[in-house]
Amino acid sequence: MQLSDEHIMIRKMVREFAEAEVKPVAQEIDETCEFPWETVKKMGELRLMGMPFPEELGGGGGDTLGYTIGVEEISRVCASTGITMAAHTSLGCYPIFDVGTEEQKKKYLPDIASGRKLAAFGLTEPNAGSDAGATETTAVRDGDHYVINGTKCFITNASTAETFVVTTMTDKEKRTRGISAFILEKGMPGFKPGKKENKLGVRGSDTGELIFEDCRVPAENLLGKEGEGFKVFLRTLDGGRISIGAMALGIAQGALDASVKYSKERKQFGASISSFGAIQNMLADMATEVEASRLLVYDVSLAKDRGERIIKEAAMAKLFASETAMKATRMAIQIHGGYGYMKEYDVERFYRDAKITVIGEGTTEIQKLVIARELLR
Ligand code: COS
Repeated sequence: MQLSDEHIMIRKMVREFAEAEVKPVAQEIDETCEFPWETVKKMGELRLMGMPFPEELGGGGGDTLGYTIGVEEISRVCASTGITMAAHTSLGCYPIFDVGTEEQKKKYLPDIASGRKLAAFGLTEPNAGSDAGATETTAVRDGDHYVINGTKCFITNASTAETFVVTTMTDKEKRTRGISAFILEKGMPGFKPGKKENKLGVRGSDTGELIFEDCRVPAENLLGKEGEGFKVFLRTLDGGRISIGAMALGIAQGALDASVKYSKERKQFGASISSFGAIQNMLADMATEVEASRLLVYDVSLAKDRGERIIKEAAMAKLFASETAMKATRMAIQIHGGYGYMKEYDVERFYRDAKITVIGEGTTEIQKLVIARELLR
């Protein structure tokens, strides 16, 4: 795909930043599970934490494709940082930009779209994962407030974010049409982060619970209309799936780059292993699938900015890119042999990081369900 000069510049700028500032700490934050505050602060200063939002609201003033390239380039060296950026932008900031009132946008977006504060999205619950409509967290109207009770889990940026979009059930009888979204702020009485998770991959990212115990939220913090929270979050997830596709694409590209380099350096049987057909086969498969993923992810990014219906296309891009990341990282370890199994080599981390992309923001199975429903509707 021919990129515009602007998008080529974005890639160059983010790649240089990623190589200089993100890559050097990637292994360390994976090992220590320490949140990369310094990196995230610098990303805010470079306007990388709100790339697709207007400048007057604190954002980078770019489009979805530019943002997609940004997530791809960061994830190419560190998926923990990539998922932090993606969850903050697509899930935390986007719904406020999408359906927030003018007051809500002015109150919250300048701080989060500029990266001065982090944002998060509270959807998943212990009993509401793929069946996201089965939310058990309740919000009950009490005068000019709502009282929220419940627990969210597996939330990216749970303990580092200061602004949250959270889904609740305001009318259980109506099931998905009884779901409403709210904007929450860190420190509201009755609202606190819970247990921080210890994970297989993206270990430098912050994943944890959100706990609500009689949390009183002003009614003006209702995001969108009461009962329309389900549609708000499904639309949010359409965009989120593009960014997980971009993250997966970045991981796969990182695995391919590492494999090309290593295969040229590594000598066995008196020759570089890149001269062997078995290795070339794997490299060719990886490169082809990475490129196909890129086309799907970029194409749906452009379609989103044209305002098209992207439910099927976002699911396809996420499905294909995430499965590609799984395959490409598996092959990368195979090409690296015993060394690839060791923590000194990035591909060991890439392999573990890839796994979340076939689960988060809808499993592979849910993406297929969404695609089939769109085909058959
Ligand atoms: N955008 C806007 N509206 C949508 C939509 C979308 N992408 N997809 C569906 N809707 C609408 C439907 O048109 C329907 O509207 P009506 O009530 O007016 O008829 C409504 O939303 C309910 O849709 P549906 O009946 O399809 O809901 P289901 O409960 O059957 O399931 C799935 C929907 C499975 C697609 C949804 O629960 C899902 O995406 N699950 C995965 C959740 C997920 O990704 N979790 C990970 C979170 S990580 S942040």
